[in-house]
Amino acid sequence: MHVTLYEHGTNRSARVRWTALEAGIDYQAISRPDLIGSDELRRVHPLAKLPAAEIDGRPLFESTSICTYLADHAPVIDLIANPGSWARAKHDQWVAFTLAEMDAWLWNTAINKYVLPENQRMDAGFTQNNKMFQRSAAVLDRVLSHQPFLVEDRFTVTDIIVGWSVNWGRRTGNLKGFNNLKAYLDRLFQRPFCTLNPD
Ligand SMILES: N[C@@H](CCC(=O)N[C@@H](CS)C(=O)NCC(=O)O)C(=O)O
Repeated sequence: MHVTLYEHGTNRSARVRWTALEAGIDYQAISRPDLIGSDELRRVHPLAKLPAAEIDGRPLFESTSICTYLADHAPVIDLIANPGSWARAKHDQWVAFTLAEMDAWLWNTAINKYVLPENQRMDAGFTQNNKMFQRSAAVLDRVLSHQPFLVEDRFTVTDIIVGWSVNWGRRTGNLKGFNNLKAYLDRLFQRPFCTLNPD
C-alpha cells in the first residue's frame, strides 16, 4: 500500500499520523502550514482541509475515514474490531458520536474565534457550545468509569479518534470534573506514538 498523508501539526492531522505510526504503515508526509486552502490540497480534499490522504493513487478525506482504513490494513497489529462485528458497530457509534456531538461544538467556537475572517465571526454560541460538548463528555466519562478503552477492552483506533477530541476538550477547559476522561488521556499520553498536543 502506498500512502501519502497531507497533514500538519496537532490539528486533526494528529489522528492520521498517530494511526499510521501505531499501525506500522510507512507513509510519505506532505506537511506544510500553507496546505490548508491550497489548490494542491484541493486535489485530494474538495474543501482543501487537513488531513487528507492519497492511498494507492486514490484520494481519501475525513480524518476518521483515513484512520479506519489504515487500521483495517495494519500489517502487524490488530488496531480495530473486525468489520461486521458488534465491536465494529461500537467503533462506528463512537466515531459518529465524536464528530457530531463533540467536535462539531468546539469547531463552531474555533471557526468563530480564529478560522473565519474577522468580519464573518459570531461569538453568540461559545457558552452553549461548551455546554453541549460537556454534555457529551459526561457520557464518555461514565463509560470510561468502568473500562480503560472504548472498544473490546483494549486500545484501538477508536481511542485515537475519540481521544483527540477529548484532548481538545481538555485544551479548551471543558473537562472540569471529568476525572475518568483525564485518566483516559493519561493512558493515551503514555503510548509511545501518541501525537496528542500536551499543551
Ligand atoms: N471533519 C474533518 C475536519 C477537517 C478540518 O476541519 N480540518 C481543519 C484542521 S483541524 C482545517 O483544515 N481547517 C481549515 C478550514 O476550515 O478552512 C476531519 O475530521 O478531517
